[in-house]
Amino acid sequence: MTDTIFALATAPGRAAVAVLRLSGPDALTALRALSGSPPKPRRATVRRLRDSDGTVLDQALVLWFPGPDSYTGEDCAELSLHGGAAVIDGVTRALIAEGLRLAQPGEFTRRAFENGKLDLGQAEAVADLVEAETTRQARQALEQLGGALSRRHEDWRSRMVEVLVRLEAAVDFPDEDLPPEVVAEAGAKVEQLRAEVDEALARAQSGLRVRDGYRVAIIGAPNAGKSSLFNALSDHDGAIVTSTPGTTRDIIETHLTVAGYRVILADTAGLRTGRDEIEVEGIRRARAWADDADLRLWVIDRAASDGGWRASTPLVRVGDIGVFNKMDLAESGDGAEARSFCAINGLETIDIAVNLDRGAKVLDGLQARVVDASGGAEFPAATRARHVTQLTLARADLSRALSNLPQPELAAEDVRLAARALERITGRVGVEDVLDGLFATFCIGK
Ligand SMILES: Nc1nc2c(ncn2[C@@H]2O[C@H](COP(=O)(O)OP(=O)(O)OP(=O)(O)O)[C@@H](O)[C@H]2O)c(=O)[nH]1
Ligand SMILES: [Mg+2]
Repeated sequence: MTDTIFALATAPGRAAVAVLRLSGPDALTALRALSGSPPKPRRATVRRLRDSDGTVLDQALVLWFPGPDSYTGEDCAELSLHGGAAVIDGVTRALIAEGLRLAQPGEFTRRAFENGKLDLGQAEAVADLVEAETTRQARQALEQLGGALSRRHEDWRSRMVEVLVRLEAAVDFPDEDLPPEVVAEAGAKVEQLRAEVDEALARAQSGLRVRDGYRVAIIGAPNAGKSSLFNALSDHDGAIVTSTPGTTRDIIETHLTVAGYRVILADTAGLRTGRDEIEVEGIRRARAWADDADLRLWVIDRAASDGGWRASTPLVRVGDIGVFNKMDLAESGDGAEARSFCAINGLETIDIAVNLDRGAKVLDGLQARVVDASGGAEFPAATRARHVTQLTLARADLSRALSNLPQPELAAEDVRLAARALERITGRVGVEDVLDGLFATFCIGK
Protein backbone atom coordinates (compact mmCIF):
# COMPACT_ATOMS: atom_id res chain seq x y z
CA MET A 1 0.00 0.00 0.00
CA THR A 2 1.29 3.48 -0.80
CA ASP A 3 2.28 5.72 2.05
CA THR A 4 1.20 9.29 2.50
CA ILE A 5 3.72 11.95 1.56
CA PHE A 6 4.02 15.65 2.16
CA ALA A 7 6.39 18.42 1.12
CA LEU A 8 6.78 22.15 0.93
CA ALA A 9 5.48 23.17 -2.50
CA THR A 10 6.82 26.70 -2.21
CA ALA A 11 10.49 27.72 -2.11
CA PRO A 12 12.20 27.27 1.26
CA GLY A 13 13.07 30.39 3.26
CA ARG A 14 11.08 33.12 4.94
CA ALA A 15 7.99 34.15 2.96
CA ALA A 16 4.50 35.49 3.49
CA VAL A 17 2.96 32.12 2.75
CA ALA A 18 4.34 28.58 2.60
CA VAL A 19 2.27 25.85 0.99
CA LEU A 20 2.52 22.28 2.27
CA ARG A 21 1.10 19.56 0.08
CA LEU A 22 -0.12 16.17 1.28
CA SER A 23 -0.99 13.14 -0.84
CA GLY A 24 -1.92 9.56 -0.03
CA PRO A 25 -4.46 7.39 1.79
CA ASP A 26 -3.85 8.99 5.22
CA ALA A 27 -4.15 12.59 4.03
CA LEU A 28 -7.66 12.92 5.46
CA THR A 29 -6.72 11.37 8.83
CA ALA A 30 -3.76 13.72 9.10
CA LEU A 31 -5.91 16.69 8.14
CA ARG A 32 -8.49 15.75 10.79
CA ALA A 33 -5.77 15.34 13.42
CA LEU A 34 -4.35 18.78 12.73
CA SER A 35 -7.40 20.85 11.83
CA GLY A 36 -10.45 19.06 13.20
CA SER A 37 -13.28 18.39 10.77
CA PRO A 38 -12.08 18.64 7.16
CA PRO A 39 -13.38 21.52 5.03
CA LYS A 40 -15.68 20.97 2.05
CA PRO A 41 -13.76 19.61 -0.96
CA ARG A 42 -11.88 22.25 -3.00
CA ARG A 43 -13.14 25.07 -0.75
CA ALA A 44 -10.46 27.24 0.85
CA THR A 45 -11.20 27.34 4.58
CA VAL A 46 -9.39 28.96 7.51
CA ARG A 47 -8.54 26.49 10.28
CA ARG A 48 -6.38 26.45 13.40
CA LEU A 49 -3.77 23.73 13.12
CA ARG A 50 -2.78 21.96 16.36
CA ASP A 51 -0.33 19.21 17.23
CA SER A 52 -1.34 16.13 19.23
CA ASP A 53 -0.87 18.02 22.52
CA GLY A 54 -3.34 20.64 21.38
CA THR A 55 -0.71 23.33 20.92
CA VAL A 56 -1.73 25.77 18.20
CA LEU A 57 0.80 25.64 15.33
CA ASP A 58 -0.72 28.14 12.92
CA GLN A 59 -3.88 29.66 11.56
CA ALA A 60 -3.86 28.36 8.00
CA LEU A 61 -5.85 28.17 4.82
CA VAL A 62 -6.77 24.53 4.29
CA LEU A 63 -7.80 22.91 1.02
CA TRP A 64 -9.07 19.35 0.75
CA PHE A 65 -9.04 17.46 -2.58
CA PRO A 66 -10.53 13.97 -2.26
CA GLY A 67 -9.15 11.49 -4.79
CA PRO A 68 -9.42 10.68 -7.59
CA ASP A 69 -10.18 14.29 -8.62
CA SER A 70 -6.85 15.63 -7.43
CA TYR A 71 -3.42 16.32 -8.92
CA THR A 72 -2.03 12.92 -7.95
CA GLY A 73 -5.30 11.03 -8.17
CA GLU A 74 -5.02 10.27 -4.43
CA ASP A 75 -6.53 12.07 -1.47
CA CYS A 76 -4.66 15.38 -1.31
CA ALA A 77 -4.59 18.45 0.89
CA GLU A 78 -2.87 21.79 0.80
CA LEU A 79 -2.05 23.87 3.84
CA SER A 80 -1.21 27.53 3.17
CA LEU A 81 0.79 28.41 6.27
CA HIS A 82 2.40 31.59 7.49
CA GLY A 83 5.78 31.23 5.84
CA GLY A 84 8.10 31.33 8.84
CA ALA A 85 10.60 28.62 9.75
CA ALA A 86 9.03 27.89 13.17
CA VAL A 87 5.53 27.40 11.75
CA ILE A 88 6.76 25.17 8.92
CA ASP A 89 8.88 23.18 11.34
CA GLY A 90 5.99 22.72 13.80
CA VAL A 91 3.54 21.51 11.14
CA THR A 92 6.22 19.25 9.62
CA ARG A 93 6.77 17.58 12.99
CA ALA A 94 3.05 17.16 13.53
CA LEU A 95 2.63 15.50 10.10
CA ILE A 96 5.55 13.15 10.74
CA ALA A 97 3.97 12.28 14.11
CA GLU A 98 0.84 11.34 12.12
CA GLY A 99 2.94 8.83 10.15
CA LEU A 100 3.43 10.87 6.98
CA ARG A 101 6.83 11.06 5.32
CA LEU A 102 8.64 13.76 3.35
CA ALA A 103 8.26 13.38 -0.43
CA GLN A 104 11.12 12.70 -2.83
CA PRO A 105 11.75 15.13 -5.71
CA GLY A 106 8.95 14.83 -8.28
CA GLU A 107 7.06 12.25 -6.22
CA PHE A 108 3.69 14.01 -6.50
CA THR A 109 3.95 14.16 -10.30
CA ARG A 110 5.19 10.58 -10.40
CA ARG A 111 2.07 9.50 -8.53
CA ALA A 112 -0.04 11.56 -10.94
CA PHE A 113 1.62 9.70 -13.82
CA GLU A 114 1.19 6.30 -12.17
CA ASN A 115 -2.47 7.02 -11.51
CA GLY A 116 -3.04 7.97 -15.15
CA LYS A 117 -3.57 11.69 -14.44
CA LEU A 118 -0.72 12.68 -16.78
CA ASP A 119 1.15 10.88 -19.54
CA LEU A 120 4.92 10.98 -19.70
CA GLY A 121 5.00 13.94 -22.11
CA GLN A 122 2.81 15.91 -19.72
CA ALA A 123 4.97 14.97 -16.73
CA GLU A 124 8.00 16.22 -18.67
CA ALA A 125 6.07 19.41 -19.37
CA VAL A 126 5.53 19.98 -15.63
CA ALA A 127 9.32 19.83 -15.14
CA ASP A 128 9.88 22.14 -18.10
CA LEU A 129 7.31 24.64 -16.87
CA VAL A 130 8.94 24.88 -13.45
CA GLU A 131 12.33 25.36 -15.14
CA ALA A 132 11.09 27.81 -17.82
CA GLU A 133 13.00 31.09 -17.82
CA THR A 134 11.41 32.71 -20.87
CA THR A 135 7.85 33.19 -22.08
CA ARG A 136 8.44 30.97 -25.12
CA GLN A 137 9.74 28.13 -22.99
CA ALA A 138 6.72 28.49 -20.74
CA ARG A 139 4.30 28.57 -23.68
CA GLN A 140 5.78 25.40 -25.19
CA ALA A 141 5.65 23.62 -21.85
CA LEU A 142 2.03 24.69 -21.32
CA GLU A 143 1.02 23.38 -24.76
CA GLN A 144 2.70 20.10 -23.95
CA LEU A 145 1.02 19.98 -20.56
CA GLY A 146 -2.30 20.48 -22.33
CA GLY A 147 -1.58 17.29 -24.29
CA ALA A 148 -0.40 18.80 -27.62
CA LEU A 149 2.54 16.41 -27.86
CA SER A 150 0.58 13.33 -26.85
CA ARG A 151 -2.26 14.09 -29.28
CA ARG A 152 0.07 14.04 -32.29
CA HIS A 153 1.77 10.82 -31.22
CA GLU A 154 -1.54 9.21 -30.33
CA ASP A 155 -2.95 10.10 -33.76
CA TRP A 156 0.03 8.47 -35.50
CA ARG A 157 -0.14 5.47 -33.23
CA SER A 158 -3.81 4.82 -33.85
CA ARG A 159 -3.31 5.11 -37.62
CA MET A 160 -0.46 2.59 -37.34
CA VAL A 161 -2.74 0.24 -35.42
CA GLU A 162 -5.31 0.51 -38.24
CA VAL A 163 -2.68 -0.58 -40.78
CA LEU A 164 -1.58 -3.31 -38.41
CA VAL A 165 -5.10 -4.70 -38.18
CA ARG A 166 -5.41 -4.87 -41.98
CA LEU A 167 -2.04 -6.57 -42.35
CA GLU A 168 -2.77 -9.08 -39.62
CA ALA A 169 -6.08 -9.94 -41.26
CA ALA A 170 -4.07 -10.71 -44.40
CA VAL A 171 -1.71 -12.96 -42.44
CA ASP A 172 -4.69 -15.16 -41.62
CA PHE A 173 -4.92 -16.20 -45.29
CA PRO A 174 -1.40 -17.52 -45.75
CA ASP A 175 -2.16 -19.59 -48.87
CA GLU A 176 -2.97 -16.62 -50.93
CA ASP A 177 -0.74 -13.72 -51.81
CA LEU A 178 -1.76 -10.44 -50.30
CA PRO A 179 -4.30 -8.89 -52.69
CA PRO A 180 -2.61 -6.04 -54.58
CA GLU A 181 -5.17 -3.48 -53.43
CA VAL A 182 -4.42 -4.29 -49.79
CA VAL A 183 -0.68 -3.91 -50.43
CA ALA A 184 -1.27 -0.61 -52.20
CA GLU A 185 -3.57 0.73 -49.49
CA ALA A 186 -1.25 -0.23 -46.62
CA GLY A 187 1.73 1.11 -48.55
CA ALA A 188 0.07 4.48 -49.11
CA LYS A 189 -0.87 4.76 -45.44
CA VAL A 190 2.59 3.84 -44.19
CA GLU A 191 4.19 6.23 -46.65
CA GLN A 192 1.93 9.05 -45.51
CA LEU A 193 2.82 8.33 -41.88
CA ARG A 194 6.51 8.25 -42.66
CA ALA A 195 6.26 11.60 -44.46
CA GLU A 196 4.58 13.14 -41.41
CA VAL A 197 7.20 11.74 -39.02
CA ASP A 198 9.89 12.99 -41.40
CA GLU A 199 8.49 16.47 -41.37
CA ALA A 200 8.22 16.38 -37.58
CA LEU A 201 11.83 15.29 -37.29
CA ALA A 202 12.92 18.10 -39.58
CA ARG A 203 11.13 20.58 -37.31
CA ALA A 204 12.15 18.91 -34.07
CA GLN A 205 15.19 21.12 -33.74
CA SER A 206 12.97 24.13 -33.12
CA GLY A 207 11.23 22.38 -30.21
CA LEU A 208 14.53 21.38 -28.68
CA ARG A 209 15.91 24.88 -29.16
CA VAL A 210 13.02 26.50 -27.36
CA ARG A 211 13.46 24.15 -24.43
CA ASP A 212 17.25 23.96 -24.24
CA GLY A 213 18.13 27.39 -25.63
CA TYR A 214 19.59 28.64 -28.92
CA ARG A 215 23.38 28.47 -28.75
CA VAL A 216 25.42 31.36 -30.09
CA ALA A 217 29.25 31.40 -30.15
CA ILE A 218 31.25 34.60 -30.50
CA ILE A 219 34.41 33.66 -32.39
CA GLY A 220 37.24 35.42 -34.18
CA ALA A 221 40.89 36.40 -34.03
CA PRO A 222 42.50 37.59 -30.77
CA ASN A 223 41.79 41.24 -29.97
CA ALA A 224 38.96 41.54 -32.52
CA GLY A 225 36.55 42.68 -29.79
CA LYS A 226 34.75 39.41 -28.97
CA SER A 227 34.67 39.95 -25.22
CA SER A 228 33.63 43.57 -25.74
CA LEU A 229 30.67 42.35 -27.83
CA PHE A 230 29.85 39.63 -25.29
CA ASN A 231 29.71 42.22 -22.50
CA ALA A 232 27.62 44.59 -24.60
CA LEU A 233 25.07 41.93 -25.61
CA SER A 234 24.73 40.61 -22.09
CA ASP A 235 24.79 44.10 -20.58
CA HIS A 236 27.26 42.96 -17.96
CA ASP A 237 31.06 43.06 -17.71
CA GLY A 238 31.29 39.30 -17.43
CA ALA A 239 34.38 38.91 -19.62
CA ILE A 240 37.79 40.60 -19.23
CA VAL A 241 38.60 43.09 -22.00
CA THR A 242 42.22 44.21 -22.49
CA SER A 243 44.35 45.33 -25.41
CA THR A 244 46.51 42.20 -25.03
CA PRO A 245 45.68 39.60 -27.71
CA GLY A 246 44.88 36.25 -26.10
CA THR A 247 43.08 37.67 -23.05
CA THR A 248 40.16 35.22 -23.06
CA ARG A 249 41.17 31.61 -22.43
CA ASP A 250 38.09 29.80 -21.14
CA ILE A 251 34.58 29.70 -22.54
CA ILE A 252 32.37 32.21 -20.76
CA GLU A 253 28.64 31.52 -21.04
CA THR A 254 25.66 33.66 -20.24
CA HIS A 255 21.91 33.33 -20.74
CA LEU A 256 19.96 36.00 -22.61
CA THR A 257 16.29 36.32 -23.42
CA VAL A 258 15.87 37.34 -27.05
CA ALA A 259 12.32 37.85 -28.36
CA GLY A 260 11.12 35.65 -25.51
CA TYR A 261 13.46 32.79 -26.42
CA ARG A 262 16.30 31.52 -24.33
CA VAL A 263 19.75 32.16 -25.86
CA ILE A 264 23.01 30.77 -24.53
CA LEU A 265 25.79 33.13 -25.56
CA ALA A 266 29.46 32.11 -25.30
CA ASP A 267 32.60 34.22 -25.45
CA THR A 268 35.59 32.20 -26.65
CA ALA A 269 39.37 32.39 -26.92
CA GLY A 270 40.76 34.17 -29.99
CA LEU A 271 41.60 31.69 -32.76
CA ARG A 272 45.28 31.55 -33.70
CA THR A 273 48.19 29.14 -33.19
CA GLY A 274 48.23 28.87 -29.39
CA ARG A 275 51.27 30.32 -27.62
CA ASP A 276 51.15 28.00 -24.59
CA GLU A 277 49.34 24.96 -23.23
CA ILE A 278 46.55 27.00 -21.66
CA GLU A 279 45.84 28.91 -24.83
CA VAL A 280 45.95 25.76 -26.96
CA GLU A 281 43.33 24.14 -24.70
CA GLY A 282 41.24 27.32 -24.76
CA ILE A 283 41.29 27.35 -28.54
CA ARG A 284 40.35 23.66 -28.69
CA ARG A 285 37.33 24.37 -26.47
CA ALA A 286 36.42 27.43 -28.52
CA ARG A 287 36.39 25.36 -31.71
CA ALA A 288 34.31 22.58 -30.14
CA TRP A 289 31.69 24.99 -28.70
CA ALA A 290 31.49 26.93 -31.96
CA ASP A 291 31.10 23.76 -33.97
CA ASP A 292 28.11 22.72 -31.86
CA ALA A 293 26.46 26.13 -31.79
CA ASP A 294 23.34 27.08 -33.75
CA LEU A 295 24.94 30.37 -34.84
CA ARG A 296 28.42 31.86 -34.90
CA LEU A 297 28.98 35.60 -34.55
CA TRP A 298 32.34 35.98 -36.23
CA VAL A 299 34.01 39.17 -35.02
CA ILE A 300 36.51 40.69 -37.43
CA ASP A 301 38.81 43.58 -36.59
CA ARG A 302 38.35 45.56 -39.80
CA ALA A 303 41.34 47.76 -38.89
CA ALA A 304 43.81 44.89 -38.44
CA SER A 305 46.21 43.89 -41.18
CA ASP A 306 47.85 40.69 -39.97
CA GLY A 307 45.47 38.26 -41.69
CA GLY A 308 44.34 36.92 -38.30
CA TRP A 309 40.72 36.57 -39.54
CA ARG A 310 41.71 33.59 -41.71
CA ALA A 311 42.09 31.22 -38.76
CA SER A 312 38.31 31.31 -38.18
CA THR A 313 37.23 30.54 -41.74
CA PRO A 314 37.04 26.73 -41.31
CA LEU A 315 34.46 27.18 -38.52
CA VAL A 316 31.96 29.54 -40.12
CA ARG A 317 28.94 28.34 -42.09
CA VAL A 318 26.31 29.71 -44.42
CA GLY A 319 23.88 31.81 -42.39
CA ASP A 320 26.44 32.89 -39.78
CA ILE A 321 27.05 36.59 -39.21
CA GLY A 322 30.32 38.42 -39.94
CA VAL A 323 30.55 41.24 -37.40
CA PHE A 324 32.97 43.90 -38.65
CA ASN A 325 34.10 45.70 -35.53
CA LYS A 326 36.05 48.91 -34.84
CA MET A 327 34.11 51.04 -37.34
CA ASP A 328 35.65 54.05 -35.60
CA LEU A 329 39.05 53.09 -37.05
CA ALA A 330 40.09 53.09 -40.72
CA GLU A 331 39.45 49.81 -42.57
CA SER A 332 42.55 47.90 -43.67
CA GLY A 333 43.11 45.24 -46.31
CA ASP A 334 41.98 42.52 -43.86
CA GLY A 335 38.55 44.10 -43.64
CA ALA A 336 38.11 44.12 -47.43
CA GLU A 337 39.30 40.53 -47.85
CA ALA A 338 37.09 39.23 -45.04
CA ARG A 339 34.11 41.03 -46.60
CA SER A 340 34.53 39.26 -49.90
CA PHE A 341 34.93 35.95 -48.04
CA CYS A 342 31.56 36.59 -46.34
CA ALA A 343 29.88 37.51 -49.63
CA ILE A 344 31.12 34.35 -51.35
CA ASN A 345 30.26 32.06 -48.42
CA GLY A 346 26.77 33.28 -47.63
CA LEU A 347 27.42 35.19 -44.41
CA GLU A 348 25.46 38.30 -43.57
CA THR A 349 27.71 41.19 -42.51
CA ILE A 350 27.07 43.82 -39.85
CA ASP A 351 29.30 46.83 -39.14
CA ILE A 352 29.70 47.99 -35.56
CA ALA A 353 32.00 49.87 -33.22
CA VAL A 354 31.11 48.01 -30.09
CA ASN A 355 32.85 50.57 -27.87
CA LEU A 356 30.45 53.21 -29.18
CA ASP A 357 27.23 51.48 -30.29
CA ARG A 358 27.18 48.47 -27.92
CA GLY A 359 26.62 46.19 -30.92
CA ALA A 360 22.92 47.10 -31.18
CA LYS A 361 22.70 45.96 -34.80
CA VAL A 362 24.07 42.54 -33.85
CA LEU A 363 21.22 42.12 -31.38
CA ASP A 364 18.73 42.84 -34.19
CA GLY A 365 20.42 40.26 -36.43
CA LEU A 366 20.49 37.75 -33.60
CA GLN A 367 16.81 38.28 -32.88
CA ALA A 368 15.86 37.56 -36.50
CA ARG A 369 17.86 34.32 -36.44
CA VAL A 370 16.45 33.13 -33.14
CA VAL A 371 12.85 33.76 -34.15
CA ASP A 372 13.45 32.07 -37.49
CA ALA A 373 15.08 29.00 -35.94
CA SER A 374 12.85 28.56 -32.91
CA GLY A 375 9.49 29.76 -34.15
CA GLY A 376 6.85 27.64 -35.81
CA ALA A 377 3.13 28.05 -36.18
CA GLU A 378 2.41 24.50 -35.04
CA PHE A 379 3.44 22.78 -31.84
CA PRO A 380 6.58 20.65 -32.42
CA ALA A 381 6.35 16.87 -32.21
CA ALA A 382 9.52 16.71 -30.14
CA THR A 383 10.82 18.89 -27.34
CA ARG A 384 13.48 16.57 -25.91
CA ALA A 385 16.26 14.46 -27.40
CA ARG A 386 14.39 11.40 -26.05
CA HIS A 387 11.43 12.17 -28.33
CA VAL A 388 13.70 12.60 -31.36
CA THR A 389 15.33 9.21 -30.67
CA GLN A 390 11.97 7.42 -30.60
CA LEU A 391 10.65 9.26 -33.67
CA THR A 392 13.82 8.30 -35.56
CA LEU A 393 13.28 4.66 -34.58
CA ALA A 394 9.66 4.82 -35.68
CA ARG A 395 10.72 6.28 -39.00
CA ALA A 396 13.19 3.43 -39.60
CA ASP A 397 10.51 0.86 -38.71
CA LEU A 398 8.09 2.41 -41.18
CA SER A 399 10.72 2.35 -43.92
CA ARG A 400 11.38 -1.31 -43.22
CA ALA A 401 7.64 -2.00 -43.30
CA LEU A 402 7.45 -0.48 -46.78
CA SER A 403 10.20 -2.66 -48.15
CA ASN A 404 8.74 -5.77 -46.48
CA LEU A 405 5.24 -5.01 -47.59
CA PRO A 406 4.52 -7.88 -49.96
CA GLN A 407 4.98 -10.14 -46.89
CA PRO A 408 2.28 -9.06 -44.47
CA GLU A 409 3.66 -10.83 -41.40
CA LEU A 410 7.01 -9.00 -41.68
CA ALA A 411 5.46 -5.65 -42.47
CA ALA A 412 3.01 -6.05 -39.57
CA GLU A 413 5.88 -6.60 -37.16
CA ASP A 414 7.62 -3.46 -38.41
CA VAL A 415 4.50 -1.35 -38.01
CA ARG A 416 4.04 -2.80 -34.53
CA LEU A 417 7.59 -1.72 -33.64
CA ALA A 418 6.92 1.78 -34.96
CA ALA A 419 3.79 2.04 -32.81
CA ARG A 420 5.80 0.79 -29.84
CA ALA A 421 8.37 3.58 -30.33
CA LEU A 422 5.57 6.15 -30.13
CA GLU A 423 4.16 4.47 -27.04
CA ARG A 424 7.51 4.97 -25.38
CA ILE A 425 7.23 8.72 -25.90
CA THR A 426 3.87 9.00 -24.17
CA GLY A 427 4.93 6.43 -21.59
CA ARG A 428 2.47 3.65 -22.39
CA VAL A 429 5.36 1.18 -22.44
CA GLY A 430 9.02 0.93 -21.47
CA VAL A 431 9.00 3.85 -19.09
CA GLU A 432 10.87 2.56 -16.05
CA ASP A 433 14.31 3.67 -17.24
CA VAL A 434 13.01 7.10 -18.14
CA LEU A 435 10.99 7.67 -14.97
CA ASP A 436 13.80 7.69 -12.44
CA GLY A 437 15.87 10.09 -14.53
CA LEU A 438 12.96 12.43 -15.18
CA PHE A 439 11.58 12.72 -11.66
CA ALA A 440 15.04 13.17 -10.14
CA THR A 441 15.22 16.51 -11.99
CA PHE A 442 12.05 17.81 -10.29
CA CYS A 443 11.95 19.95 -7.20
CA ILE A 444 10.63 18.44 -4.01
CA GLY A 445 6.96 19.30 -3.69
CA LYS A 446 6.22 18.85 -7.42
N1 LIG B 1 38.74 51.45 -31.25
C1 LIG B 1 38.03 50.41 -30.88
N2 LIG B 1 38.56 49.53 -30.02
C2 LIG B 1 37.83 48.45 -29.66
C3 LIG B 1 36.52 48.24 -30.17
N3 LIG B 1 36.05 47.09 -29.65
C4 LIG B 1 37.01 46.62 -28.83
N4 LIG B 1 38.09 47.42 -28.84
C5 LIG B 1 39.32 47.23 -28.08
O1 LIG B 1 40.01 46.11 -28.59
C6 LIG B 1 40.74 45.48 -27.53
C7 LIG B 1 40.41 44.00 -27.47
O2 LIG B 1 39.07 43.86 -27.07
P1 LIG B 1 38.51 42.48 -26.48
O3 LIG B 1 37.04 42.61 -26.41
O4 LIG B 1 39.26 42.10 -25.28
O5 LIG B 1 38.90 41.52 -27.68
P2 LIG B 1 38.80 39.92 -27.75
O6 LIG B 1 38.44 39.60 -29.14
O7 LIG B 1 37.95 39.41 -26.68
O8 LIG B 1 40.30 39.50 -27.50
P3 LIG B 1 40.89 38.09 -26.95
O9 LIG B 1 40.14 37.71 -25.74
O10 LIG B 1 42.29 38.43 -26.67
O11 LIG B 1 40.76 37.11 -28.04
C8 LIG B 1 40.38 46.22 -26.26
O12 LIG B 1 41.39 47.14 -25.98
C9 LIG B 1 39.09 46.92 -26.62
O13 LIG B 1 38.88 48.09 -25.88
C10 LIG B 1 35.99 49.21 -31.08
O14 LIG B 1 34.86 49.12 -31.57
N5 LIG B 1 36.80 50.25 -31.40
MG1 LIG C 1 38.30 38.13 -25.16
